[in-house]
Amino acid sequence: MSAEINTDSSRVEIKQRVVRVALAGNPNSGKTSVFNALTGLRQKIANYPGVTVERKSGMLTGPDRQPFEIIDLPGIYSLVPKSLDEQIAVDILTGTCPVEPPPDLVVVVADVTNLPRNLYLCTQIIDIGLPVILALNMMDVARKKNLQVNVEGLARRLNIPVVPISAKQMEGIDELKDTIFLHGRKGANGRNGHSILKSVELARVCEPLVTWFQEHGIDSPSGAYAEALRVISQPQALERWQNRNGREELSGLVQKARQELDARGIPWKQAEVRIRYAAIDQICAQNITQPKSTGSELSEKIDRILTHKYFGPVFMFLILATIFQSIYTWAEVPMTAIENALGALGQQVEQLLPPGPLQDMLVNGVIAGVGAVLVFLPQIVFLFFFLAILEDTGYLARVAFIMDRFMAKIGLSGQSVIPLLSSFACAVPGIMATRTIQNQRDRLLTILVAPFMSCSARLPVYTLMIGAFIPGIWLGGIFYLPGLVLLSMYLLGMVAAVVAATILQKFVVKGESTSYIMELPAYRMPVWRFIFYRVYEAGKAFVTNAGKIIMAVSIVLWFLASYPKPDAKHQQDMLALEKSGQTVDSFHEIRQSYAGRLGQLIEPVIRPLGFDWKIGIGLITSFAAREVIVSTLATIYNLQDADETSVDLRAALQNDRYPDTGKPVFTPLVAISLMIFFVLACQCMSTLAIVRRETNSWRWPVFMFVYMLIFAYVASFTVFQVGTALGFGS
Ligand SMILES: Nc1nc2c(ncn2[C@@H]2O[C@H](COP(=O)(O)OP(=O)(O)OP(=O)(O)O)[C@@H](O)[C@H]2O)c(=O)[nH]1
Ligand SMILES: [Mg+2]
Repeated sequence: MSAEINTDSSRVEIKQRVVRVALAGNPNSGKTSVFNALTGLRQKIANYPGVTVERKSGMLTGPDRQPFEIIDLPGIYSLVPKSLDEQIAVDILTGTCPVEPPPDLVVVVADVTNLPRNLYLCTQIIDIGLPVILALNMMDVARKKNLQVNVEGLARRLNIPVVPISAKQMEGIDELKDTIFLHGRKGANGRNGHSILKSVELARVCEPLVTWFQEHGIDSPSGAYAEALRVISQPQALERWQNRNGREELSGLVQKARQELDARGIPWKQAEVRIRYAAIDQICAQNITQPKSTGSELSEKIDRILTHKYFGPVFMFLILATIFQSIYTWAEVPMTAIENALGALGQQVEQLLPPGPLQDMLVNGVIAGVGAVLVFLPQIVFLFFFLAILEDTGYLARVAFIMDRFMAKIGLSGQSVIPLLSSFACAVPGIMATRTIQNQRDRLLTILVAPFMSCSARLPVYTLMIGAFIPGIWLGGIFYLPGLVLLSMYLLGMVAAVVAATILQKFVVKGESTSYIMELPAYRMPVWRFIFYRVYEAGKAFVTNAGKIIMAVSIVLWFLASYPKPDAKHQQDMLALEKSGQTVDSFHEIRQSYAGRLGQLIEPVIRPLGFDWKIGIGLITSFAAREVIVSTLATIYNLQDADETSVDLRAALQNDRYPDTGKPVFTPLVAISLMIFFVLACQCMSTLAIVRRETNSWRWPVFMFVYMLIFAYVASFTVFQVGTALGFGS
């Protein structure tokens, strides 16, 4: 079965069939950790339910170079999906996915410390007739808790291979691989697994239905049992049989079964849960020895403080404040080092190449532009480092818990919190994470406000402005003012999301939100290996992005800001001005370039926000990606001051004056107005593209772009105008 011989060519070649192995299991049971251990890939792992929201696959080579495709799926509690991510997993497992047949083998990754709930899903998958291997994950935790599992007993009872593993400690991974190789190659003959249903007294209720299904095309007794339970418990499942022959008879049998359950005091909707758990509890009692509970667990003790009604939010604020402060202070030394290295590189290039357009482009376009953004690498690294720790310890789930009640108040579901918090890294994965939200209205609303969360691309913009215009004062010896201003930009984004959500649900996305009970994972020590990968990947993406998008934009911008060169008349006019003792605009060359003209074209519109034409150019280029405004300003100021190798961008911003009035172009108020604009505007192609994909229409990305732009304009306008009126304008 597993090999087919291809005799087309002169050489007889054995083409190996790919064996498809799906990893299924409850959310947060460690599927992706196992996936990474098997395939050597590095998909995202974190300590909260709903991390994986789409199907991911990787290859594993078995004996005789047999290829195995390992498929990581979003977590599910049962085969009845409640949200889009669960739908994806269930469709693939049950063979209802239009583009993909069911897998050849399912590895159910179960959290051994929570076995009954994990077995519920496992037995459901056994019952649909797929070959199953049970991987008991988190054995390291079980050992610490003194939890004993009779692996053989479990394997015998369920009639499937059971492999104890720890994806964290990389234990049992080789055994798991061997088991996969052995069972995966059997294909359809590999069916294993006993249905546990028959063993339960209550399951007799199903028997007439089982017989009916066996007569109507479901051969396997376990499949028939499972379907019987489904049609009893779920009206939708019954509907699927509506067009078949004998459906009246079926409806009659279902009615009778439901009545019988009623008579025993069991609501029929709970039939499946009751019957399965009756069997599972028995299995667990026979095969697991749980130590007597030693009072409350450590996680619970910690949670009593960290999720406390009043202390919880206080801790949350302190933790966030510490993080932003650290991002600010720790990054300083490496940032200066990168800055110096880039300065030296610029000098080298300048000495090596003869003066001319090429030298100019490399020094003032590429090195200045890309360098201005690269300098922020250390901050990005620290941001992701802290985010990864918050996620992997399980604290992020607590933040979601603390916020839950508040979210309900503003008409959003607690399920929106994690996608919103993920958007601090980047709105794209944040918007993807909304797939876990069950209610479609809540999901759309979350998508529409997610880009208000300050993503890592805004960090360079904030830091540049704060670094140049907010004094480095320690308040009361504890809080560092630049760190606080940075934190307040993040807070502003959150407030904006709340305000927008409130307005949008009044006028645009109407309907009720669904309440939701959050599952709190146990606290865990972060797995440093994973944290390192996360940070490394984020850093790499940032540098690659600088290397591609920012380099491209910098080159184009260098050209647009350098040409056309001023004509003879322009030069003479300037000379004449200078001779007559008047001040000459040092940007006069760039002013009349293509980019300069464009900037001046939009200047009247942005002047009320405090922005001049140079910032205007930056606003336009930053629609490619937000951090591009930094490289744009760097290129413009470098071109203006071409005699100096790499100008210090901060100093250049501080010293820039309007040629007519002599007033500074940038003041702290302008810096704040600009930051606010960046908090609120949706200047990001990738975000708009992902919204298009996730909502399946152009309507929402267009709407989002427009309303956020209006929001940003109004806010910056108000701040700048009110600030100026109050005398903060200079
Ligand atoms: N102690 C311990 N922790 C583990 C083990 N395997 C995974 N984890 C941790 O469990 C958490 C969840 O791991 P993931 O691999 O993201 O779980 P998942 O099943 O893919 O979760 P979803 O994608 O949300 O369904 C992470 O914090 C992991 O570090 C293990 O064997 N032992
Ligand atoms: Mg996962």
